[in-house]
Formats: sequence, structure tokens, C-alpha cells
Amino acid sequence: MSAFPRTPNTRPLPNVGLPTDPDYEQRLAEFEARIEAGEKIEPGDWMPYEYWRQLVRMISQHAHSEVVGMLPEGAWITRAPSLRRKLILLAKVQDEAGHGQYLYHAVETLGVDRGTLIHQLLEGKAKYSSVFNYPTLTWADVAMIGWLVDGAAIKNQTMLAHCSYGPYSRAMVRICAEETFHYKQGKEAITLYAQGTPRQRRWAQDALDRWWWPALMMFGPHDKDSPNTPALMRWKIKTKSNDTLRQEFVNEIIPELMAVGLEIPDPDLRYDEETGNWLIGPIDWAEFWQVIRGNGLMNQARMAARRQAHEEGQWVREAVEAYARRHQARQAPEKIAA
Ligand code: BYC
Repeated sequence: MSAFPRTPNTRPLPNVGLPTDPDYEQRLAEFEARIEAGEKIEPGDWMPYEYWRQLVRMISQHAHSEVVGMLPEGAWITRAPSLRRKLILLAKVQDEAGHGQYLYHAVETLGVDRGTLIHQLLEGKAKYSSVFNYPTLTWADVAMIGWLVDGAAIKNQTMLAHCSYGPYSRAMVRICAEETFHYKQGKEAITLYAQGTPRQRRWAQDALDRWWWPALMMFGPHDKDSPNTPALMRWKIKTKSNDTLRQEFVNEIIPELMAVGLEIPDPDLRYDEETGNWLIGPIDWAEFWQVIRGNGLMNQARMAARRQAHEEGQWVREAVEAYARRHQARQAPEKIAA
């Protein structure tokens, strides 16, 4: 028996169409015309099965990433170098939990409840962002995550704020606002360290050396190796491809990192005058796929921490359910009287 029993899915089934349905082609044409006109698709609207499947896959992976993403930074809350930094970090980690909440809710609008998704994560069957399977070895890593990882996330999520599914796009607007604060605090901290004592400068450079490539991998494989991009772009879930976003991010962040005196850890890096692009060297995709398959430095520790948190939170879930039952029972007589 599973250590994490799956609760039955209680959500209403979504209104999805299959290619074998008699009216599929006509409904698909109407659906695509709405997207083309810039309309949002809302919960309960008809949608092709593949659109629904892609949304559930992507938004749930995103939700898991937010929650697992609390762990590398959370490990430093007790070791923050000042009260100010501790308050900032506490607020940031708390924000990430909130992002997970919005996103699990967004998936629930598609008829899959949170219990089912968390079950998939804890059973090791769900993906989450590769970047969170790397260790945070020094305090400068926490700052570098803010600048690089949140910076990469903002780039990706600003695009997703324009996506065709209403609940996901609206969640992104709020999340991006909060991520901007995360990015700024990380940039401020690294800027100070990069101009600080020789030891602080070494920490900042070392953090960049270790987080640079994992941050670039966050954008996913090259477009030619990205099986989901065609369907996602056809229905405007993504409006820019993995490579386009990665290039935009590189072009923006490299001058900023260089401006504070940091060296980009890429011997092949060069500026292309003709296109105005910074051209990076090859990404180690073998490492990327190893991490995604569960063989990164911290995959096992991350999942062990999530499972422990889930088990230790059982009493909270039971208390919330007991409260809801009591609340409902109290409400019922009032409703009858009304
Ligand atoms: N890590 O066809 P592709 C944050 C998988 S958290 C793991 O290109 P797609 C933060 C991909 O899922 C924000 N897996 O996929 C939190 C697919 O596998 P399946 C995280 C990856 O969907 C706390 C396969 O590889 N952001 O900011 O077109 C503290 C082929 O890929 C990754 C999001 O989640 C990866 N990096 O594009 C601090 C953004 N890349 O599912 C900060 C939402 C690819 O077919 N997601 N895979 O088995 C997306 O925008 C897109 O899903 C991706 C991938 C760009 C990530």
C-alpha cells in the first residue's frame, strides 16, 4: 500500500472534447478563434483534451516547483546574517508557499484536486523544476537564487501572464509582482557582496559559478528537443519558446552581472555585434536529464523533506477538516431558519 494514500478526486469533470467526438472539428475551430481574438479560456468552457492535459501537466509542475523551491532557501532561515536578511528570507519563502497555493487552485479549476497532485509528487511521479535539486552551500547562494533563479522565473512567468487560460494567467500577474521583490533583494545582496571584502567577493563569484548553468537550464531543452512546445504555442499557453526566453534572459542579465564585477563562468561566451545577442557555450544537457530523472545532487533530500513535511502536517489537515465539518453543522440550522 502507498505510504501516501490518494484521496478521491472530488472536482467536477472538465468540459473537454476528443477528436473522435462528432462536433470536435467545429468546436475546435470556435475555440481557436477565441484564442486568436485574445479571449481567455475560463473554467467550464469547452477545450480540447490536449489543451486540458497540457495545462494540468504544466501548472502542476509549476506548483510543485514553488513548494519544493522553498527548501534550498528555507535551510538558511536560521542562519541568516542579520535580522533584516532573516525577515526578507522569511517573507520570500512564505511567498513561494503562496505561489504554490494559487497554482494548485488553478489546477483545481481543471478538475484535478490538490490531494491527487500532491500524491503524484510524493510518489516521485511528478516533475518540478530541475534548479531546486542543487545545494545551497553558502549564504551567497540564497542571494544568487534571488537574482538568477527568480530573474529567470520572472522572464518565463511574464510571458505566462499572457497565456490563454484565465486562472493561470491571473495567478502569474500576482506571482510576478512578488517575484520582482525576490529578484531585487537578491540583486541588492549580491551587489553588496561583489563590492565587499575579498571573502564576500569570492562567495558571490562562487555562487554565480554554481548557479549560472542550472538557472539557464530552467528554461527547458532547446526548442528542437522540446516535445510540448508546438501544442503549447498553438494554443497560446506559451507565447515564446524555451530558446527565445533563455536568450532574452541572457541578454539582460549578463551586462548586469558584469557591471558588479562578476565573471560569467562560460569560456565560450561572446557578444554578437550583428544580432546584439550574447552567445553562450553549450549547455550540459546530460546533466539536465540526469537531474530530471531524479539523480541530481539533492533530489532525494528534497523529496525526503517534502514527505516528512507532509507526514508532520497530517494533524493540521485533520484539524482543518474537523473545523470545516463543525462550521458546516453550525451553518445548517441557520440556513433552514432563513
Ligand atoms: N525542470 O517539452 P519541454 C520559482 C521537462 S519556481 C524540470 O520543453 P515545456 C521559484 C518538461 O516538463 C518557477 N523539468 O516542456 C520557486 C517535459 O517533461 P514532461 C518554476 C523540465 O513544458 C521558489 C520535458 O522536460 N517555473 O520561480 O514545453 C524559489 C520536455 O520539456 C524542465 C515554472 O515551472 C526543468 N527546468 O517547457 C525561487 C514555469 N524543463 O512533462 C523561485 C512553468 C523541461 O513532458 N513551466 N522539463 O514529462 C514552463 O514554463 C515550462 O513547463 C518549461 C518547460 C519552460 C519549464
